[in-house]
Amino acid sequence: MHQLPSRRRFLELSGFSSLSLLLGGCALSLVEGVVGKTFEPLNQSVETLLFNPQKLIPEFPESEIEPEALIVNTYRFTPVIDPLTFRLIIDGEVDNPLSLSLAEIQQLPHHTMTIRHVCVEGWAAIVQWGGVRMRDLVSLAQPKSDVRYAYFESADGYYESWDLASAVHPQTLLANQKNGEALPIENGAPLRLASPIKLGYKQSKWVTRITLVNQLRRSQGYWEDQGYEWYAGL
Ligand SMILES: Nc1nc2c(c(=O)[nH]1)N[C@H]1C(S)=C(S)[C@@H](COP(=O)(O)O)O[C@H]1N2
Ligand SMILES: [Mo]
Repeated sequence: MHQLPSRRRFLELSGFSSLSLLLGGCALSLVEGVVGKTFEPLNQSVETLLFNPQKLIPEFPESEIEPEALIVNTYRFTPVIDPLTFRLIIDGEVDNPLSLSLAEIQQLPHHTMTIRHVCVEGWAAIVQWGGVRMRDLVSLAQPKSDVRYAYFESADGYYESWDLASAVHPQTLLANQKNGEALPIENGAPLRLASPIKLGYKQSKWVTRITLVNQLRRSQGYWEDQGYEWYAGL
């Protein structure tokens, strides 16, 4: 329970007055080991998704990390972000909209996973990512029960939308580390999505804003709007 003071501090810093049950790391980790039921990505309520974690994807041993294999794939430009003034906005259909500094985000439990990154352009790489779980961030924002999708905006103008089930999968991280080191700028620092259940183009780098919504907009993603598949599951 040594994390409790820092969590409280996180709440003070963020100005939260109420705290969802999910915030208590104990409740969360109790259910995390349980393999979820049938995967029904689009029909499950927020509550069901957050309390019944989905099936975990097997990970790779650290010895299989391929440090040279992850190709930097940036279509526009590499944005300059000042980590001291950076804020992650979480808004939309939520009871508790958030504007979080990196220091506040680092108060959340840190997770690492070694997974395969797959780009549709024909390459893949085993990478270890470290960061906070999207499900913890979503829980903090207290989504309304009709939320079904998450939109991600990036500092380079890239944008993406995910089904909520995939966004709150326990292995979907907002990563600030790659292969045990601080995330390099070209790979999306300070925060990028990383998940073993989606293709590379879903995994937004330089995420600045997460908006939880109940309907997909006409605009679904940088590549999707040019004809790529939206779900893009692995
Ligand atoms: N903001 C942003 N995110 C992005 C991209 C991008 O150009 N801009 N490229 C995507 C693609 S196609 C892939 S394969 C991965 C590549 O991540 P990497 O550059 O860290 O290898 O980032 C994804 N996320
Ligand atoms: Mo990609």
